[in-house]
Amino acid sequence: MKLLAAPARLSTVSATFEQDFAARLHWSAEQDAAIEQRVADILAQVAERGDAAVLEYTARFDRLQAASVAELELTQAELQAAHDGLSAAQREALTAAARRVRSYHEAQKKACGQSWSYRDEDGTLLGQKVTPLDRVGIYVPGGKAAYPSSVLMNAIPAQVAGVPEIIMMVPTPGGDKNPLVLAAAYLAGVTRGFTIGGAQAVAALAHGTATVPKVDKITGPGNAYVASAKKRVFGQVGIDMIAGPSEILVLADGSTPPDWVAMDLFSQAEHDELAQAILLCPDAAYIDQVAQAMNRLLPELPRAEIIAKSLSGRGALIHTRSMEEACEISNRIAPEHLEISSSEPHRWEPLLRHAGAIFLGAFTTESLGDYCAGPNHVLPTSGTARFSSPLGVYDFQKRTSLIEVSEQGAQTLGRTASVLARGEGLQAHARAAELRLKP
Ligand code: HSO
Ligand code: ZN
Repeated sequence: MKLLAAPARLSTVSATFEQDFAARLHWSAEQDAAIEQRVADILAQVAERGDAAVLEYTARFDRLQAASVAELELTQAELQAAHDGLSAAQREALTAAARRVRSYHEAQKKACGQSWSYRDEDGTLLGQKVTPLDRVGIYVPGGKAAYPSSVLMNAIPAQVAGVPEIIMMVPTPGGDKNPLVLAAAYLAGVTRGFTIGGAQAVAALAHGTATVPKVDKITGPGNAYVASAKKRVFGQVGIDMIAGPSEILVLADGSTPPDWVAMDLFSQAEHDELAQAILLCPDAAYIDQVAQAMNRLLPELPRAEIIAKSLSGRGALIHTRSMEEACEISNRIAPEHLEISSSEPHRWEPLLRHAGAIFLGAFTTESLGDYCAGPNHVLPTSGTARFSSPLGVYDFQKRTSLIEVSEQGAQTLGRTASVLARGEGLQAHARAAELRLKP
């Protein structure tokens, strides 16, 4: 039987639009109680028994026997050998991507990652100093979604931020190492790497063991075990975000070749059966053309089954009254990736408030952003773009307030603080301020 791309067909003029739309959009990262319990046990065991527990779990879950955790460490020589062993085409592509991702994050650091200060009229100095984290852990999935590009996207901003130690954890079931992942780690400046995965990797990074150093923050995607472990250790260490399945929303005015749009929708649907691909367009005939293109192109793709499941489960082609209405609906969805496939992308961009990344114009397929345009591909999913941002240099920095009160400032501020402190009933606060007042 021929595989069909069968996203839902919706129209904003339909009386049932709101219901249909809500049903398509619905997404819950249900927590599996069994997984939660197992992860809690793993975290407790690693906290208590350190390396010994890590070795046991690695043997059990990844079928990887080692006499010590030190044996699970990837040496710099190994990372470099993986890099040197790539085909020239792969090495050049990975190097080109790393270079662009680095330049982008360097620009980001210049624009919003610098210390700043000013002096007020009393000569009091006020400001913020920005410093990198000391040590971070990046988790790299090793299973069906082993993405070397994600190694670049996590490690490079950390390195650009100035983080001196970047520890990578990558599961290697059966000891099978992915050379592209190791090569990306080499290019991105990973300082130490371990072939440890799952909740035990997160636990080792969060608690530290005799061999694995404790980190300050853990970033990077992972399966349900990793996500649950990251949530549990949050507070003890920082985490980046808990990413859901990938999403793409294409806003089309009908000016892009339909095949391009069809393939862009597929590009994210192929990540995962739970990924979401949505087209919003005011031109019904064009939507038909995209739907036809999808059915024609689908059978050519090795991941056709995943794509078909993603589209029939969560995909939608939505006919809107206008481009303006399409923009409003896009804002309601707050997609991870938003393509403005239009001949006038700059006309619509100001109307779009919530998205992880916006790709402007027909040539800007999301795929280029996923690999090598420069901006980070770790983006807020599941509507969290309403309140969060792409992974960036700022995630690997922290800010410290600086205050240097001048003698004159102590007079002005001292009077204000004294009154407020007495209002709060805090005498020592009041007197600390008053002692500095000139008689
Ligand atoms: N689209 C994914 C990133 C990725 N795509 C990696 C290909 N490889 C989430 O933004
Ligand atoms: Zn992708």
